[in-house]
Amino acid sequence: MYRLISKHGRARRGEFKTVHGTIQTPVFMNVGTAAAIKGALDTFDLKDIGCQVELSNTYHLHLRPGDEVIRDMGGLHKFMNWDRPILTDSGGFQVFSLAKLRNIKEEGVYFSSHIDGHKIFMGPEESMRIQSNLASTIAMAFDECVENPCERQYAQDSADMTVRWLKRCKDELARLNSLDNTINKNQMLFGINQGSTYRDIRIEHMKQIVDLDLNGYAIGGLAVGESTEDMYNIIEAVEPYMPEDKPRYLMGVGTPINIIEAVYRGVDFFDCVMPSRNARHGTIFTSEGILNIRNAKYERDDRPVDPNCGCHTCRNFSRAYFRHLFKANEMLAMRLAVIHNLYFYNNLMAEIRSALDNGKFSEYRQSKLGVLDRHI
Ligand code: PRF
Ligand code: ZN
Repeated sequence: MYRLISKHGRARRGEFKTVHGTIQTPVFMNVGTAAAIKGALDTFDLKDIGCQVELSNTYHLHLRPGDEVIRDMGGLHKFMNWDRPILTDSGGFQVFSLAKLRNIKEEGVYFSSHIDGHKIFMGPEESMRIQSNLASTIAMAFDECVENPCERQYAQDSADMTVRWLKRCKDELARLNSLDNTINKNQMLFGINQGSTYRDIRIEHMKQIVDLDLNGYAIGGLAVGESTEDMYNIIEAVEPYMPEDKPRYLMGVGTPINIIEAVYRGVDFFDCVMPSRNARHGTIFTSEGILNIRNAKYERDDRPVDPNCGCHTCRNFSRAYFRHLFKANEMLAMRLAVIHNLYFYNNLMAEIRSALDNGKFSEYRQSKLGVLDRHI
């Protein structure tokens, strides 16, 4: 369960106890959508980069290899050989962003697989059954994530349905956790706040989901088309309604600066594909700003990509070599880049935690604004 260690303005330093170990927060969760980190990293690499929590997706694992296969192999932890916490996203977001021909009804969503087009139905109960088979540490509620901008009436109706879905998720997970053959009977459930960019809808929705007394609360439906300012405004609007003794998770966000700004506004958990996706295109996050390793100016540069970084890539290889690997399309280029970017994100969170521990978060934030997001 969540323990608040200290508070600095709205920023929180805490820890979250789970059956798979204690998570120090604020934390970044590393995305392994289909039980693999893209860029050919395995779970041993994840430990090396300081990853505390791995995140996988209900939708992907249900399609391939099938959640029943993973259940029969003893659950996701055993399947991928990872003994720390795992959070599974519910499929809500992925169905809306990836699946074709979807049809949203009160009972759930009808859609076609993005792999072979076959027809699938997923509703709150299906999502919970899949996540129970995966036996993740934390299951996410099945929600509808609308794109911004979104018409007010649609946002309202969708937020209302997401509350009804959440109640069904809670009931179904309670039932699953009580069954004899369930792998993780302590599986936790986080609810997800929606309501597009309408502050009043968001706040009302947050109050309703907090009433359901879940293990944690996420803010969903952000970083989906609205401005950064709107995103920060919504976080500020709903944060006062989130319980102090439960973790808060901002889904799918964002840049290093977005994360610092959300911590400043009271968020504890993050995940994003940005570090691994950008890495695969040669875009590297460093303590000095963002660089593209393919740039000609690195052809004979024998410094590490980030001289202030302690990752495997920076400890062992030069920019010149790293650039060559990218230009030659070597698989190793991706791997070294993903290792660095994920290390950078996990290390950023460690720096944030120690700044909070030392009462220096405000100075830390000021020192990073305008630095981490500049292109060098
Ligand atoms: N809902 C779910 N997963 C998500 C989101 C959401 O709104 C987002 C939005 N940024 C990312 N991942 N279930
Ligand atoms: Zn590095």
